[in-house]
Amino acid sequence: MTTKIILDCDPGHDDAVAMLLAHGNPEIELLGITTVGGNQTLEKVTHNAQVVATIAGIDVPIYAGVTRPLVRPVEVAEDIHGDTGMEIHNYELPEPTVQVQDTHAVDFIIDTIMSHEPGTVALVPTGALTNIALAVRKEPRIAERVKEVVLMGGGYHVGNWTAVAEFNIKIDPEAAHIVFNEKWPLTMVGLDLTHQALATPEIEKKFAALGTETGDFVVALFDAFRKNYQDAQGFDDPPVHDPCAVAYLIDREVFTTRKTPLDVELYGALTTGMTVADFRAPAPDDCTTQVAVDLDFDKFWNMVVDAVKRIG
Ligand SMILES: [Ca+2]
Repeated sequence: MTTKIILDCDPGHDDAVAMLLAHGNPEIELLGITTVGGNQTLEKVTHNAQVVATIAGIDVPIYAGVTRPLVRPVEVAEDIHGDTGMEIHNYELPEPTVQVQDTHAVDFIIDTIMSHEPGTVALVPTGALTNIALAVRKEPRIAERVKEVVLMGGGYHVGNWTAVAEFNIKIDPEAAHIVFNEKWPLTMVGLDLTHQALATPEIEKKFAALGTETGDFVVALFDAFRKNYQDAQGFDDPPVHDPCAVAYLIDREVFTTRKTPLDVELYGALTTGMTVADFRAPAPDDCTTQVAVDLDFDKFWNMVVDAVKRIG
């Protein structure tokens, strides 16, 4: 039994790795890739999705989504992802041979969930939640029809774009508020978890040892990502956030979880975009949200290496 997913992303170095994991792991059936403005403009991240699909031979349709947040002005993560959104050195990116579909990402998400059996399609957002929020507003029935939402974003103890807010949530908190308050099963794979998914030099060597085109691409991604993370946020090694969400759809034991009510702060002078987890008491029975807690580092990276190896 494979798990059907839609990857909603903004490539992005770590989104690229999420695409590779979803494509290369045989237990995932990637139905489509949708893009949303975030790490860079929609135009740039969609182009990057096409480039990654070309490198890895990912033959699933790509749909472009929303260009800007629901309410707020566009904000991009140039210091982390560069001017192109997937800055890379020592690797020549190909011209994309994969086209973008005419259908809008939001309509693809709705049509796909509504045309499959209930409880069979999972949504995996690894960017701002703008497409997902608009999809569930346009067709509210997707909330009960989707299998689950496993998203990369937020954090219950730390932020990265502000002291307490993570980038994907901070740039479109209104969209995140909509998504976090729907009654679908939602797993927040936040910074508490993804800061454990570091691409150390030892991990990078495993990809280099594959001796494949995609392996070399991952090494180049990590090199550029490491430099930007060192310069912008003082990390020794870059945290590779987005594939953590995909990994949970492959193996529930890749990280531990804790059930907890979650909400998104919209009005704070210092805390806008903060994801607020309420750990004061055991979560109520009707709570449908949980957070990712502890990563099984070896299990996670073995999964990604295996997927990249299989792609060749
Ligand atoms: Ca992302």
